[in-house]
Amino acid sequence: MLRYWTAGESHGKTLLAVVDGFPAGIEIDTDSIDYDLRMRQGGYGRGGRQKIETDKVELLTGVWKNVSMGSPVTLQVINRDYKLEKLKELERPRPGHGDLTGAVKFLGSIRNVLERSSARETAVRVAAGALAKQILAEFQIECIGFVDELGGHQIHRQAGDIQQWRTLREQSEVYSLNPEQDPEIKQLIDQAEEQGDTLGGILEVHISGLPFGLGTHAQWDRKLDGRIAQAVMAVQAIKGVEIGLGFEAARRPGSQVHDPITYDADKKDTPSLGFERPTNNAGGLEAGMTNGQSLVVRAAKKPISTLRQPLESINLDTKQADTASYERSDVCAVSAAAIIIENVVAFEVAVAFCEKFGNDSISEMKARYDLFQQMAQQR
Ligand code: EPS
Repeated sequence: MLRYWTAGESHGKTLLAVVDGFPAGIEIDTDSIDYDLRMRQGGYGRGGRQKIETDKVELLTGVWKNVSMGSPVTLQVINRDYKLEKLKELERPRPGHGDLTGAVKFLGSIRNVLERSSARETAVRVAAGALAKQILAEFQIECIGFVDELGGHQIHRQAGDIQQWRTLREQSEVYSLNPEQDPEIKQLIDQAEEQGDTLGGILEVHISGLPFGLGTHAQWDRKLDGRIAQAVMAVQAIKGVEIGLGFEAARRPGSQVHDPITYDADKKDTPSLGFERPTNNAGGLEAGMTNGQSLVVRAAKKPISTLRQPLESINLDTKQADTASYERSDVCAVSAAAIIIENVVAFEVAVAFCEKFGNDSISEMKARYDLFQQMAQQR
């Protein structure tokens, strides 16, 4: 099974991800991992930390002569801002962060909890996802995450395919698909900064080129929609997830929700096998399985809980009323979240892909993929 864990603290020596079950025989492209790491650091509204860090991946294990060996791959991103030993304890928990809950649960330090609950950890989740995308790339599966809404303002995306959307995202300082709307969105972020406040937003991920049948209907914990929801909800500050129409599906009659099925023999060699759907309200998943259409996942990110104009809190030692602690932070990390969500979703898709086609070696996976496509065309 393809899986990963991470380790490391926000201001500790390093961050690590161990990716287990990565197939042998894939030539690793570290530049594309570094690209995603750089993107995660960017976006308008980021704080001082990103001026200190230049996140780059180092592959510590599992790779020989730049090719995966089939053994666990350890990815490292070193923290330049390593200062944990010098940092002080916090006494005034920040509402919305893990400070109060963690200090009570572990009967101890707020610092212990915040160092691990910080979204800094997402650097190595992005690295793990970017590695997993290299499996998907072998099968022409493409992924993009972008900002669809920020601080309550809808961004009107420009039409295009994933390649064109990548170019638009590159041009947008907020990682949206409409760079022309950047000035108004940047102004919102500037206003929040002036007021000592923070902003959240909505991210959307599209993955194209997926074959039929990733995931399964047969058991609750193996349904791909459920797994994706878990991975997305487990990203710091994410409060909601939707697949396809999501919550909007609950407001419409069935005739305006479900995607009609047509057949086009000219497209039988494509991932859709010729089964065309004029709409994709299901977001590429039916009964927990991919249906040959693009996967569409949306996530809601709350505003960062570290506020320069702090909310009411208490001093945990004295229990006296006070304001929450403030540590250097970001005004808006919604753009970074677009990259993070893209990568955590891509990882789950790669897990399901490895379940269907095996994960010993890329050559066996390709043979099994081709065989399945041939057999499925006969169905
Ligand atoms: C982050 C690094 C952190 C924060 C942010 C994300 O750096 P520092 O705490 O040293 O300023 O900027 O962390 C949080 C949003 C959080 O809630 O802890 C990063 O690299 O993404």
